[in-house]
Order: sequence, then C-alpha cells, then structure tokens
Amino acid sequence: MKYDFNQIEKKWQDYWAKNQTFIASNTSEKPKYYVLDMFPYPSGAGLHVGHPLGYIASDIYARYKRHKGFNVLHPQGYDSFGLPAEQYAIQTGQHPALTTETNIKTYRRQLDQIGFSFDWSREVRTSSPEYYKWTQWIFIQLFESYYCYNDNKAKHINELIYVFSLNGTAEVNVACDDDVETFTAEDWKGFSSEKKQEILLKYRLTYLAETEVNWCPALGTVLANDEIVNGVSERGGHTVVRKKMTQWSMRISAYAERLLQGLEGLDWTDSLKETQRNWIGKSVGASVTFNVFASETKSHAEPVEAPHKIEVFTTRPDTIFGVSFMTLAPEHELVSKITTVEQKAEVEAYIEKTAKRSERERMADVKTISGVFTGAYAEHPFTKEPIPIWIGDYVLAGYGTGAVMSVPCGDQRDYDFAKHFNIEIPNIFEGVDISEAAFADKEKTVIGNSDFLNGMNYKKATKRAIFELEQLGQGEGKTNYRLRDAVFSRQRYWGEPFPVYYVNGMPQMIAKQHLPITLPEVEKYLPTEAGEPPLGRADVWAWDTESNTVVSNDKINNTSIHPLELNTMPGWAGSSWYFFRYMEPGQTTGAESKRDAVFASEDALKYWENVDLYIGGAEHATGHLLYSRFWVKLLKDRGFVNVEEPFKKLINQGMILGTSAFVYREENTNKYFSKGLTEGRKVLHIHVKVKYVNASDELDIEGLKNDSEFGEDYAKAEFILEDSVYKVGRDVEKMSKSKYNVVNPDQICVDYGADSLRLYEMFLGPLEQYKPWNTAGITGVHSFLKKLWKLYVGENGVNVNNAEATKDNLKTLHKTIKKVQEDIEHFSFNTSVSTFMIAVNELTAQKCTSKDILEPLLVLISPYAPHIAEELYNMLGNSESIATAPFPKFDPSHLVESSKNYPISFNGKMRFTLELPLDMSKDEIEKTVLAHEKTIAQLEGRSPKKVIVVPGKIVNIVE
Ligand code: ANZ
Repeated sequence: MKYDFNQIEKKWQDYWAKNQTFIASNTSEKPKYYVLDMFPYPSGAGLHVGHPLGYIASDIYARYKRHKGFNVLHPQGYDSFGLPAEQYAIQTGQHPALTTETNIKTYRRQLDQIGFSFDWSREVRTSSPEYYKWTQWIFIQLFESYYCYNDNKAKHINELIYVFSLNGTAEVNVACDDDVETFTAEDWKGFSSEKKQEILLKYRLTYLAETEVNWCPALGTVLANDEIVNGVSERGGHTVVRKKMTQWSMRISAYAERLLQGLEGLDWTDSLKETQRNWIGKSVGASVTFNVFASETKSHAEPVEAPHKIEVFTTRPDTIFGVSFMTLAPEHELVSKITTVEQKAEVEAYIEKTAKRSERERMADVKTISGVFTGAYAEHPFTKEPIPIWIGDYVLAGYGTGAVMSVPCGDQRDYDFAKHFNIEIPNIFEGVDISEAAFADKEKTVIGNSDFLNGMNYKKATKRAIFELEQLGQGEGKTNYRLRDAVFSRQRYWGEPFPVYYVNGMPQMIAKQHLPITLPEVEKYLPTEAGEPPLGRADVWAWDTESNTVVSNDKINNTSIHPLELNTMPGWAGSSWYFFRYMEPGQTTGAESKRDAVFASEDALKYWENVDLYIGGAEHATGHLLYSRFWVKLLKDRGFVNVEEPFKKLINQGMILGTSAFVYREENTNKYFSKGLTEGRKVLHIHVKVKYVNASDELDIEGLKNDSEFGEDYAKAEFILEDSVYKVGRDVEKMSKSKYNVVNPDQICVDYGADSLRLYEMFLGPLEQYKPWNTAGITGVHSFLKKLWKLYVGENGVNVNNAEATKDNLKTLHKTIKKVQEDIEHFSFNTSVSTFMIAVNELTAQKCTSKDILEPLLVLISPYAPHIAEELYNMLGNSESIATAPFPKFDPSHLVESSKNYPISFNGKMRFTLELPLDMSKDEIEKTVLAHEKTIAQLEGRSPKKVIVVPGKIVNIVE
C-alpha cells in the first residue's frame, strides 16, 4: 500500500470539519489554553509559504496542548478592513465587500488545505457589521470615559461631571488636554450645555482635536509616519505636508505608565519589551516657565509686562544656569505672537520650509542645523537676564511642550546650534572642557555659576533647582512620556463608520442599542471634490434622532436630523479587541448581564481570560501590540473584562525569505543579457517570476514571453544567451509579491502534501529566525514521511502487531518522547523534526512492529504531521481521532542503561568488546575479562603487567 497523501489529507480534513474535532467548549472541566495567531488581512494574492510559518507553529502547540489534556481555544478570522481592497475598488469600481469576500474564500481554501486545527465556528471578520457593532460600542465606551490619576484608572465621564459640579476643577487629577481652563462648581453650573460638552471633550479618552497630521493632497488622506519615505508618500511618491486637521484621537498617553509597568509581568522577549519601553519613552525632569519680554522692550532694565510665557520640559533642571538661548519648534503657537516685525519675513519663510519635512526626518537628521531668531527675548527665572528666543526644527512640536531651554554646554544639539549661529556658550561644569562638544555626564557633573547650585552633584542640584523654581512659581517636577495620543480618524471608505453625528459642530454618540451603524453605499470610493472623505459622497448619511435610523441627507434640518461623521476608523480599531470576540462570537446581548450589552458573556470572558500564547510578526511591536494593550486596560477599568493584559506569552516568528531572480536589461535598449555577459555593460536588474527559473538558474524564456501580466514587455525583447541558455541572477530577499519571488503553498500541497509542507516549514530552522526558502529541500522531509509510512504499512497492509516491545524499542520511544516534549515546550520545532527522523531510522533498523511503541509514536508526530498520523492511527484500529489521545508519558527507566558494551584493549589497541552489567565492581570486571576466551587467545599464555579498569568506560590490558 502506497502513501497516497492527497487522498489521506482530503479524507481527514473532511473528517475534522464534519466531526467538529477542534471545536472548543466554553464549559469544560479541563484547564483552558488559548492559542492565537495574528489574524490575516485577506489580500488578493492569497497565501505564500511565508504566511503559514507562524500558523503551523501555533497549530503544533495547540494540538500538543490538546494531547496534554487542555481545553484549547485556537480560532482564526480575518482583519478584513483595509487599504488594498479600497485601492482595488477605486480602480475597478468593485465594492470592497465583494473583493474581500472573494479573497476570504481563497484564504479559507488555502488554510484548510494545510490542515490547521482551527475552531472555525468562532471565525470573526472585522468588516462584518455584527463584528464592528462592538468596535463602535468600544469607541463609545472610550468617549464616555476619562482617566483619573488618583485611582489610576478610567472611569465613567459622569463621575467627572459630578466632581465638576461639586468642586469645579479644584481637586481634579486627571488626564486632559494641555489647554484646559480652571473653573469653580458655580462656574460649571452656569455653563451652557454646549460649553460643558466642549470642556468634557478635553477629558474624554477619545476626543476631537486639531492635530498636526501628514496630509497627502494627491491621495486625499492623512498618512501615518511609516507610510512616508523621504518626505513623500510610500505609495505613488506624492508630496506630503504637515497640516492641522480636526481628527478623532485616542488618549493612550493617559495609560503610558501602566503600559510601561504592565510589561514587567509579560512573557515576551526582552527586545520586544525594550521596543515598547522606548516607544513609551518615560523621561523624568521638570517643567520650567520662562516669561517673555514684551517685544518693544528687549532690555530687562525697564519694568516690563510679560504677557506670554514659554513652558519647557527639561530632563536637566540642574543646568538652568547654562541656558543661553531658547528654541521653539517652528509650529509652536507662540511663534507668530512673539516674532518682531524685523524678523517676521525670515521666520515665515523658515516655517514654510520646515513644514515639508516630516517629524521622523527631522528626528533622524542630526547634521543639518537650521533655525531663525524671532527677535524676542525671554527672562531667565533666576538671573533675570534676557535670553534670545530662536526657532529651530530640531525641536519637535509634538514632544514635551515643543519648546526647550537651550543649554549648549550640556546638550549636543544646543551646542551645535550655538556654534553655528555664534551664540554664547557659558560653561557651568567645573573642570570640564567644553571646547569640542557638550558635556552633561550625570555621574561627574559639578555645577558652577550659581548661588545655590554651586558644588552640587547632578542629583542634589536637580532637586534643589526644582525646589527653587517652585518657590518662584516657575516650575515643578514633571514626568514626560514620548508616547503620543493616537490619531484615530481616516479619510477612507473601507473602515468602521463612527457612531457619531454632529449637532452644532459638537459630536454626539448614537445610543448603543442602535448599533451597528453600517457603511453607506457610495458611487465612487474617492474623496469628494470638496476634499471630504469618501463618505461625503453618500446620499443616505444623516441621523434621525426620532426614528433612530440613518436617513437621506436632504432631510437634515439640524433639529432632529443631523449629519453623520464622514471619517472612518483606522486599521487598528478592529484588531485591538478581536481576541475577546473569539471567546463567544455569537453573543450579541448580555442577557443576564448588569451591563447594557457586552461582546461576549461574562462567563466566557471569565473562563478564557486572555491569550496564553500569541504568535505573529515583529512588525506589530509598537502599533497593534500597544493599542490592544491600551483597549484591554480601558475595558478592564470599566469592568467589562477581567484582565489587564491581552497576551501573556508572545513569540515573533522570523520571516521566510524568497530567492529572487533577476534578468539584466541593457539601459535604453530592449536587450536582456545573460548574467555572465553583463560585465562592462550598463544594465538594469529586473525581477522576474521565480517560476520561470529552474534549479540551475536558467530562464524559461518562452514562459516569460507568454506571461500575459507583462503584455508586450518581454514578447518583443531580445535575450542574449551564454552557452545557449539565459542565466538569471539570484538574491535572497523578503518574500513578497512585488519581488516576484513568492512560492505558493497550493502546488506544494499537491506535489508533496500538507504534512510535508508543515514539517518542512518547521525544519527550516528556529522559529524566530529569518530563513530562506528553497522548495527543493522539501524532498528530505517527504522521504521521511514515506519511511514513516513503511514502518507501519507493508505491501499487504498494516505491519503492526502485539509483539512485545524490546528494550531498544522502548529506549527509542522514550528518548523521543522526552526530546519532543522538551522541544515543543521550548518552541524548538525544527529539532523535533530531526528527532522524528532518528526515531524512525532506529525503529526501522530494529524491525519494530510493536503496537505499544508505534501507536504512541504517532501521537508524538501528530501535532506536526496530523494527516498521516490520523490515517495510521486509524489503521491500527482506533475509531476516534488521534486528537483525543493523551500525550505519551515519558518513563526515564527505559533510558537507564543496565549494561555496558566495554571496549577491551591490549596496550591501547581495541581488540574486541564485551557486554557486562553496569553494577559490576572493578575486581569482578577484571576477573571476568581475564577469564574470557578471547583474552586468553590474545595473551597466548603471557601474563599481563597491569589491568586498567574504568567502570562504565574501558578496560585496557598492559603487557
Ligand atoms: C535642557 C537640557 C540640558 C537638556 C542638558 C538636556 C541636556 P528626553 O530624555 O528625550 O525626554 N527637549 C525637550 N523637548 C524637546 C522637543 N520638543 N524637541 C527636542 N528636544 C526637546 O529629552 C528631554 C530633553 O530634550 C530636554 O532636556 C530638552 O533638553 C530636550 F544638558 O533641557 B534638555
């Protein structure tokens, strides 16, 4: 009987689907274990062999945990809102929902064919209204929350309203915008309801605010920092400018400290935690307020009014006597107010120039020194001396207060700036040479130049400076976080609509019971001519507060019918909470719940808690993994879930690299030169599809010429051969459709089977590493599976019987159990594959037919190669799925050697071996060896000078 993998794999995939083998129960006596993959975005290109790497690893772990007696939740779904479907819609007019549906079908077919043990009954799709209803619901929860620093948690906004009505802002210690006003309880009561709404918006965890964004006029949308390369859009290379726009923002900054502290308890890699720590960027220092001299009076000699104040954030208040100028970010709101008439033109020209540079560029660029003097001066808090105020783009508008006290002897950027513009560089460090560079070493610093800081070290001086500033009412200790609030609006069609309408410009939430607010139909997916987002094209997009339905725009009367929000939510909205939805995807109302509604029942949330193991790509380190932690903390604070963190353990799988192939076109010609002929020629490297290249790097020219995707490009080209073939160049790069180096798993499943694919992906190397793909290598694991098959099945059927297991059989089995279990628990899947190979070789050599050995071996292999394991297990007479079998128990006694095969040497030369019990004493060994006939023959009657015995190792007879 042959190993007919195509037939076997289809059979078991059908069986699992029909019997719902991997369905997880929400009420089980077993301990729970939740294994999650980062769910895919269903792109039109389908899966390539790089995508399933993490899924295979998590599937092995999920299957292993089931064998170990856990109730395993291993779900899968689709992150199905997103740009590619929208771009495709713009080009073809096809509704993104249709494209998405088609792509999901392809993904599902591909995933099924690899034999994953997903519980598909729990599938979620972020773009389906019954899912995004809850994304909208969470948005409303954020809107209805504020963050209280006293209790260190988010609370319902009504509690804040209550506090305002009792004490005004007197006692509040809460997260809010920088520009909030203070008021008394009386004031509050007297405010109009609109004014109250305006004030509350500055405290809510999601709020509307004017934010500086990267605006790309050509694409008609805001871009994230990572969508901009060298100042232009990554897609299309269009100009990007900084622009202020009113956008929804998420007050994630309120959670900065908790996001930082929470990392401590997580089983994540140190490097990932460090990335998040840096992103959160905690700095301890002080805020210092400088008064600005009125611009006519630049001297401090006359009494002046200082209507403007500049607040700076500094990590080094101890260097306050080293300040010789101040620098504002060009975008700082004071710039226009304090700039003198003489400096106006220069300042404005500079602002225009810097607006073109992205924040990232400005941060990365340490060489270009640029700035302009505003003509205005600030007053030093202690010396009262005037300090010139400059603007410079090394100061970022979005960090701290967007203004710095510049200390050239302490800060390198300030130093370079001062040198460049010939600004004074006072030295406040005793015995330190600052002629070459700034100096601010915390350990050695000794402060000079001041009355009260003289002679102090950094720590003391910092404390004292803050104390003195407090006395003046011009400063206080402050902790700053680099983490910015996250812009949450997108000017796109294919995303979640906000459950928001506007009354007199103020946002109002739609009551939760009327969700979901589904995406309206539009006839084109582009922004409107007036520059509104695509939803501005919808005709039926107004909220009727009486019927509580979405109605036609022409009914808007601004009394009962109002316009709806035109932006949609960003890609990360749906993925920030999907792990909870899998716990009970059918749940739409919380029947017995005290709450108005929840996205999964209290019982389900309590039972599954959070994700035990999360596997996914490293590119989500600061996006998805921070946003989801933030939302979980909010949901926890508001009492909807029981956990602080979404993902207990996290592993980033390494990328699978593709081997790209290049052809070489001579510049300005249509001639393609074979690789060996390119020297001395000006040629362009052009990627070609790897399917047209064979193992000897030879190009299938006809195949390429006939590829319809490239039209006439290659059909008319001339290929210049060497040795009558065209040789391509090769390089290992990221596997990607755009590099034409993708390998499709479908054909591999047809040619070798899913079990071979699974084993091979694991065999490539350690999970976390980057590794190149080479399809040719799959034959190794494929022959192993054939060998495995032959161990069980002969010409005439199953070879397995009830023969008693030999010592050797047991030893092979138990050392395999031990190794595979250790490997899986350490996520070292590649080494397990070699262990299986060794085990099968040994058992084949031992001619093992014992069911006691061969049946448990199948359970060990089943997480890796589940189809063949199921088939053989079934052939051994089992009627249930192998998934129900317990993991074999390791018995160390089978690995303990009871005897040793001693090498017996004569004058150091090994002559024969002798099996002796390990518990024999030295004397007994010597006696037995000397009495042995082979020793007698070897000695030919001579008596040995000495017999050296090392128990358990060797015997050497010296003549
Ligand atoms: C005076 C000073 C003296 C500073 C000295 C440093 C050394 P981190 O650790 O990153 O928080 N700074 C503040 N706001 C800034 C902004 N918007 N753009 C650019 N730089 C800014 O760094 C905080 C330090 O970076 C602050 O402390 C400030 O310079 C600068 F010997 O103030 B320092």
